[in-house]
Amino acid sequence: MTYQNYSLKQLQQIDAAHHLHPFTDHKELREAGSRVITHANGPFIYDSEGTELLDGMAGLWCVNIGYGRNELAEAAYAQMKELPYYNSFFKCSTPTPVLLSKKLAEIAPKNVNQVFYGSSGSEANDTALRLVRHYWVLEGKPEKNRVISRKMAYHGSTIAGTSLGGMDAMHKQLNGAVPNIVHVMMPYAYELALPGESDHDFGLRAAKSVEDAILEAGADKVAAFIGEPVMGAGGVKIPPASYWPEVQRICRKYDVLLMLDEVITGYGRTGEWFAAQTFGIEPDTITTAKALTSGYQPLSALLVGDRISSTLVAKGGEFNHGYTYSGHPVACAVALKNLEIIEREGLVDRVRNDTGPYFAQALQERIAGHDLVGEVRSIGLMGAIEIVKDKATKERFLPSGSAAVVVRDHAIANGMMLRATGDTMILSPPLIWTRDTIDMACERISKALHLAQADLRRR
Ligand code: PXG
Repeated sequence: MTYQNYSLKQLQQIDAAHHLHPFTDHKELREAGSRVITHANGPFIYDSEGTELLDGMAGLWCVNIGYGRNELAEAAYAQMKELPYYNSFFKCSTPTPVLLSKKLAEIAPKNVNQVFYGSSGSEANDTALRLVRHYWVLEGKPEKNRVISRKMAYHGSTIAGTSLGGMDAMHKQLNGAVPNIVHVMMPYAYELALPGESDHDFGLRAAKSVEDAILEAGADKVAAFIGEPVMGAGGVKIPPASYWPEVQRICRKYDVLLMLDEVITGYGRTGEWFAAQTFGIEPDTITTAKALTSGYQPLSALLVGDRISSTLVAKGGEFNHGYTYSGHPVACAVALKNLEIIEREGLVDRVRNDTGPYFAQALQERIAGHDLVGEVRSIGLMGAIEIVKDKATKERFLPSGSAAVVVRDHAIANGMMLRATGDTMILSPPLIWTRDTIDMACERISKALHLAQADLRRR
């Protein structure tokens, strides 16, 4: 492709004429024109004008091993030459999904040993929803079909993903969600803890909302609870340590399956392969995608626990579900190489023992003290900065969500790509970040905060 023959203006015009972008106000985009990212290397991305940006979001929470890895390109090329595609329907398989499944079973929690593939996190959550409902039918309890989720959860953008998720703006446009899904409170202490309530007690109270929802529906009607171990798109909301063990206890008590959505947390982000291990829980399903291939190929893997898979096998009968690209040979070859690199470079241990703690300390020491910052928090290499008007009262700037965008735009102008969601700045960098990269990021973010403060005070 020779995009170099086009000027930025031309690319923007063609983009506006023909390309509908995800989660975008198309009127606004046409006025502004898109930023065209053309290449990337290591922790940096570059736009068509040659501007270098430190990528604080690992693409969109996915490029965990950073950019420019020839080994992944070579793995894809070799697989494309040998066998670009064959399906895994009709009692067929190809080698790479077989070997990838074995690898995933090795690194997953010990009760999780089977894998169902798709091409995106949304597809994997569709699979998960269909699978847990199918499980209860096989168990002779078809009325056990309700799912409990949380407000502000993000589980993807398909109809099932949107229904499972708890984003009001998305539900409004859905105009009719998949039935029998209810949403309970999120474990977000910064805004929801009561005055004087400890983190521990708040975590238990947030978990209790799951029990209340089970009791309200009747345990014999509830199939599963689904949650992101750390809510990602909803604003890197890290639950207190008391939350997940209590949710697991409640699920077990009422015989409700536990579904974790690790599309963001999977493959090292929290300092373990999976956040299930960070929080010490044993889920029945784990939805994964994104960093499974570090974003070099679209691939998702729904990891399925023994309880569900043993019923599928014991009861038999076809599970009428699957995608053309389930177990795509090229995507699976890239995933295998990606996991090999994460292992070879010790990236998960590095996040747990070195960069994760350093990142937490850097945010506390260099960002938290700023006047605009209400709180910083992080787990592994996943962090959030709350933007407030008043640190003491936690009062926000109005209109809601506008201040973080000001900070973000200054950050980008100062060479730092990060994301704003509501009034929260988010960081989810590649796991290849070193202490030096963290220092560089903190400098650029501090500068952005100072510049944003001047703008916001003038308003
Ligand atoms: N679950 C979770 C927890 C996610 O974060 C999905 C499912 C859906 O995955 P796919 O591959 O279908 O997009 C996601 C995706 C953002 C943002 O703005 C986050 C996601 C996707 C797009 C934007 O933070 N997460």
